[in-house]
Amino acid sequence: MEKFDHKYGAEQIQVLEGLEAVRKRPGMYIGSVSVRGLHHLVYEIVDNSVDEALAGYCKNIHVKIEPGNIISVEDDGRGIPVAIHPKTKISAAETVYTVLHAGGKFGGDSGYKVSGGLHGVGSSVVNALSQWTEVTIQRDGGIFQMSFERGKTVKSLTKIGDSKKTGTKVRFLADDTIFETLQYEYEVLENRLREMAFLTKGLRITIEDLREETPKKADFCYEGGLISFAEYLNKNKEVINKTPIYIEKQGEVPVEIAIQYTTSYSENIYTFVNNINTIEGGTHLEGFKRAITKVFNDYARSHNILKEKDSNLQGEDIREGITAVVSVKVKEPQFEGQTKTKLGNSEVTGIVQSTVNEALATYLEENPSVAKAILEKCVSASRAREAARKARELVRRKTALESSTLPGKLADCSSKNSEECEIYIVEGDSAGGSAKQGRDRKFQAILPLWGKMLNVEKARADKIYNNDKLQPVILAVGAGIGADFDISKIRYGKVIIMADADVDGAHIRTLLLTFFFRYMRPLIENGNVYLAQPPLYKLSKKGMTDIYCYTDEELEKHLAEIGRDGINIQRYKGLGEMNPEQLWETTMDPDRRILVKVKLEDAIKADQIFNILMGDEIAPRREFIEQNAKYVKNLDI
Ligand code: 28F
Repeated sequence: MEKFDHKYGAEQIQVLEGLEAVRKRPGMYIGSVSVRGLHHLVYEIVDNSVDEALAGYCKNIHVKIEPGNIISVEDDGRGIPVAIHPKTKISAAETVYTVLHAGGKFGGDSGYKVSGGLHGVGSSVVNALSQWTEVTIQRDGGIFQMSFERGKTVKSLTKIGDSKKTGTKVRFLADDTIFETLQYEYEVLENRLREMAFLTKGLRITIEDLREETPKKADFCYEGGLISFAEYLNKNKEVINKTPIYIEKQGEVPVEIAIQYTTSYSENIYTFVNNINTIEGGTHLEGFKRAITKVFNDYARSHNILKEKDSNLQGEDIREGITAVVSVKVKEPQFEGQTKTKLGNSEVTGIVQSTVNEALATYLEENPSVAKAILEKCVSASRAREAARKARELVRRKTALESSTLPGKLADCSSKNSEECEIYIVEGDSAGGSAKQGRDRKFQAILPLWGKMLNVEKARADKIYNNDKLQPVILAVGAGIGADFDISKIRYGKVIIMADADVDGAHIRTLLLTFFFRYMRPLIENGNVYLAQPPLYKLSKKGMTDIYCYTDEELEKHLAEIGRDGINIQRYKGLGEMNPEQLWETTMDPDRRILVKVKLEDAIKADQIFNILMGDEIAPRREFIEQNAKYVKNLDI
């Protein structure tokens, strides 16, 4: 039998092929090589420490972003086993870091691996996609270290000292030949680590950003677990049940749920599978929704809150104002949907449904005042829904009767092909006037909005339909709102919000984004909503064509190039200062304008800022404005 005389044995060749596959198609393993994929590397490593916490051994996880965007993650778990494997002659630890899917993540032992979907590809993927990776393990009385470069072992596991402690520390520098950027976003990592701490009761997770002079730091530990999570989500809202309802059941599919109602009208249900945020929902969410609708209706019937003649409360009535966190752990999760964040396991529906049916019914029997307060809100929600339905019928009839119910203020475009058409929702009549004159009327429609908009946070659907400020927007977009919204009916492929860069503009922008997020969410998900970016400055000089600057940096760059003498710098305070020609060439001409496409994250942030600015709690509002006071001239979302 031919003897392998070169230094790679059969396993090493398989290892190299595995890691090469990862480097060739990283998107297959971490979703993308954008900053989101970069953040996945951190989640991968932290997930391993969280697994160790779920197994009951790790109490602390410290994450650091070091200068140069080097990531360090350290836990005080048992430490990855260092024993040399008799067959492969290399340590378990080195195997975990060099062999694809070697970390027992797939069909692993009894513990629930937090990973699944894009997560859980294992530490070897992080190794393959990093310029270097260094692993330091403390266990069995020693300190052991190994290091790699782009997945290849540079230093095999060797003992470098003694120690009585146990734990694992991983440092890595992502590969800048693979990732678009190595610049981690502190807030994004902080948010995800906070979420992990809420989901893993009692686990302490800290994050430090050491890249700047003044470091940033956060320290999360929640003995209350999901109860703390629900309270955190509602911290700017007035709540109905002070203590969140808590449901927990161990078993084949552990279920953990916290429910806290607020006086607002929005529905916020966050669902997780193995700590992964399943934003597309799935069977666990289905089971939860069915159960709460059944239990609240049964209770309302049996306590005569609903009379014989009353029809059942609908799901949306029960969910108005609800904040809930639903977390399940599934051994073999099947993830579906566009972004692999929808749970497909059909058995989970029944498990969650029966768990909630039983636990919630008991809770309501034992807490009649809470039950009564929540049901009062559900009943009034159903009445408002009825009123909204009637109002909607009215709007539909109006629309049907006077097909030209397009709002009077709308200057429509001549083309009827929604693909190419766009509508500018412009703040203020003067800018509206300039926009009407400056636009290309073939494909650009203008809808001027004026004055204070409706506070959609406080208003219910019936108020939304009848509001004279928002109704023009609803009619112009032409696709209805809320559950009726039908994206195929939109009359414009782009809905562009054009408002000043000042406080009023930010207010209008936040309100419209919140409105679209609440009542026309598919418009955002589908990428139809944009923000127009008017210029901030105009540089003019005798004999020179005007130069427009859209950011302070751009202003400095131009001034550096052309010098300052003889230059007149005009700072635009508002759109109204531009004549139609200037508005066209700077902000509306598709060849020259800058449009920002609104992503869901922006809208969620707007929704959160909106709750602070327009919600009932004074303290958070004051705090928010104080924090943003220095930008208040540019209070933007
Ligand atoms: C900063 C990153 O990766 N922590 C980890 C452990 C602990 C064990 C383990 C990990 C056994 C062989 C599959 C220890 N003792 N932090 C981490 N801590 N992996 S990763 O075992 C790996 C499995 O390969 C561990 C006893 N059992 C498990």
